[in-house]
Amino acid sequence: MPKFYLTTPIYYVNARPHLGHTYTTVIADTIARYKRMRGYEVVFLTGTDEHGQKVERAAKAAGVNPQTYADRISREYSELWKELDLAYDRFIRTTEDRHERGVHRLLQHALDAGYIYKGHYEGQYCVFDELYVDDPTPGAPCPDCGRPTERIREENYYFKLSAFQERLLELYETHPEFIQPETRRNEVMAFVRGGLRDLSISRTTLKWGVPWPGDDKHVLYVWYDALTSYMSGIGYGDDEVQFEKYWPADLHLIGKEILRFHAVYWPAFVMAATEKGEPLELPKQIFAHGWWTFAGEKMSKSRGNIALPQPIAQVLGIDALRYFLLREMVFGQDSNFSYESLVTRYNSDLANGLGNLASRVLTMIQNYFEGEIPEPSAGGEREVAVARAASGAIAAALEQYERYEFSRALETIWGVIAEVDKYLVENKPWKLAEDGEQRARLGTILYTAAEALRIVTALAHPVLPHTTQQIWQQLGQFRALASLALDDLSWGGLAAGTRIGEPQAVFPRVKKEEAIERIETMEEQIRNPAQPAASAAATPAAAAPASHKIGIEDFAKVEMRVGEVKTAERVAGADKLLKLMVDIGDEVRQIVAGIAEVYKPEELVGRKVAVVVNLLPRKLRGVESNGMIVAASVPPDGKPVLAGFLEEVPVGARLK
Ligand code: ME8
Repeated sequence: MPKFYLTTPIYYVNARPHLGHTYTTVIADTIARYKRMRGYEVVFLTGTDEHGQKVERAAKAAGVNPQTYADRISREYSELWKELDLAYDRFIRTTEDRHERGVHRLLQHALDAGYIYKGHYEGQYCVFDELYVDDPTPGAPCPDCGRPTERIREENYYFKLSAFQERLLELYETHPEFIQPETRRNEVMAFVRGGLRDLSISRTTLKWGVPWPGDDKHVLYVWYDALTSYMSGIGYGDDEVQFEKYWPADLHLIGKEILRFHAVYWPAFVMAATEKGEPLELPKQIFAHGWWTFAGEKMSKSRGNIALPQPIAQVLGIDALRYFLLREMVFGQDSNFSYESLVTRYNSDLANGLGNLASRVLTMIQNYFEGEIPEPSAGGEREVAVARAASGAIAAALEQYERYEFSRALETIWGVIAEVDKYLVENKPWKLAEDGEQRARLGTILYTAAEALRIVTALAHPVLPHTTQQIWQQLGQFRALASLALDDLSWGGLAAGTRIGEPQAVFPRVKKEEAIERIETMEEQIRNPAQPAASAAATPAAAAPASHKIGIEDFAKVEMRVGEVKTAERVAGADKLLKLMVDIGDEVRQIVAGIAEVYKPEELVGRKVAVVVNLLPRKLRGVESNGMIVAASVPPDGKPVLAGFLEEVPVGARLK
C-alpha cells in the first residue's frame, strides 16, 4: 500500500486555537480521509510548538512556568481537534524528549558536515517573530509584524544558509511542484535569487528552548527546533523503522506567512544533514494557503480579531464548519470570514441542497416503495443525462481533490445535486405516485435519484464525514463509507431491493439571525467565561487562557435560583424558542429559551428548572427575556437538556 505522510504546522502555544488553525487542520483531515479512500496508508501529523520567547513571555504573563503553560495550551489544541473529530495519527510536542533527540541528531549531522560556525550578531531583533531585522535604526518596525524591534548583541551559532542558494534554486527548478501554489513559488525563487545570508540558529537571550549540545549558554533557534518536528513526529532519532517507513513528507500544509521557513530553511537544514549523515530525502511538497481575514485584516491571536470554531460546530454541526471552510475559500487565496455568509451557505448548500435532496428521495422511497430501492427499467434520455452528470462528477471531483481544489470539487459535487433537483422537478415523481400505471416509471426515477445521491454522498465524504455516513446508512449501505474505495465508485452500484434505513433529516434549516446570535453568544462565553458578555470583546485574546479558572467571588456574581415553569408557549416565527413564565420565588419572570426543538410547551409546565436570574434583560425575536434557563449543551449539535433536581426543592432556593 503506498504511503502518504502529511503535516500541519505545529501551533504555537502562546494563545488558544482559533478558526485559522482549525482551517489548516480541517484541510489536512480532509486530505487524509480522501487519500485513505484512494488506497493510501496515511499518516497525519500535527502538534504544538512550545519553545521560544513568545511562549516564555505568555507563561510569565499568566503567572505560571513555561512547561505548565505549554501543557495547558497544548491540551487545548489536542482536545479541540478531538472535539471536532479531526483524526490526526500523531501529535508531536517540541518539549518531548523524543523530539529533542531528533533535533540533536539532525544538528549533529550539520555540525559534522561543517555547516555551522560561531559568530556574532549585533542589531535589531523582533521578539515577537524571533527575527533579526536588517534596519539598524533603534526601534525600527519588524517587517513581518510591524512591532518595534529591540537592540541585541549576541554570540550565536550560524547555519551556512548561503552555501545552499544554488542547490535550492535547482530544487525549485527541477521540482516545480515543491512549492504550491505557483505564485508562491515565484516569490520564493525571487527571494533566493536575491542572495541568502547565513542564519543564526542559536539564542543566548532566553532559556526556554532545546539546549545546544555541549554549550549551555545557547538554546536552539525556535524554527530549527520546530521544523525538525516533522521528522521527530514520525520517529527520527527515536524509532527508525517508523521514520524510514514514512519519511519524506508528501505534503507540508502551512499558512503563507511561514512559507520562507518551510521552502528555504527547511530543505537547507535537511540537505546539510545529508552530506555527512544519513541520506535523507527532501519533503515532496509545501502548500501555502491563504488567510482568513475579518474585515480585511488577517485573523490572528495577536490582533484579537479571531473567530472560534467550537460555537459554529455546536450550532451548525462539525460538517457545516468543514463545508464552509473548504467551500468558501479558494485554496491558496485569502477569504473574508463572516457569520452572515457562513449561515447563508449552510441554508442554501446544506439544508436546501444536500439535506433536502436526501430527505426528499429517501422519504419517497419509504412512502412509495415500502423502503426498498426500486428496480429501474431502461432509462430514457433524462436518466442518461443524470447518469452522465454523476459519472462526469466522479472523474472531475477526484481530479480536483487530487489538486487540492476543494472549493471546485464541492462545486462539481453540488452540480450533481442541482441536476437531480431539476430532474425531480421536471419528472414530478410525487404526481406519478398517484397513478398506478406509472409505477415502473416512478421506480426508474427514484432509482436514478437515489443512485445519484449515493454518488454525491461518497464523493462528499472527505469533507462531510459525519453527515454523509448518516445518509449512506439511510441508503441502506452498511459498510462504513470511509472504507469505500473511491476508485471503484461508478454509476449503477446501488442494488435494487436494498432496504433503506429510516429517513432522518440532516442539516435542518436554521433562522439566520437566531443562529448568528447563538454562535456569537457562545463565542463570548468561551472567550471569557467569567465576564458578563458585554465586556468580553474588550479583553485581549492572549489573556484568555489565564482566565480559565475563576475565583469563588466571580462565581458568586452569578445568581441562580430554582424556578418553576408556570406557562409555556412557542414564539411566533422562531422554531427554537419558547416563551416561559417562571416563578422564581419572589416574582414570576418572562424568560425566552432556545429549547423548542427538544421540549414541547405542555411538558414544561410545573417543571422545576435552574434559572440565572441576574442577567441583563435582552430581546430574542422581539420578545423580552429576563433570565436564562440552565441546560446542558449536548454534542455534536448542541441539543439542550434542562438541568433539574432529583430531590424536592422549594422555588426560589439559591444554587451555590
Ligand atoms: O506559525 N487564516 O504557529 P501559529 C488561515 N509555530 N490560517 C491561519 C490563520 C488565518 N487567519 N491564522 C493561523 C506557527 N493560521 C509556528 C509554525 S511549523 C514548523 C511552526 C494557521 O500558531 C496557518 O496554518 O502561529 C498558519 O501557518 C498557522 O496557523 C500558524 O500557527
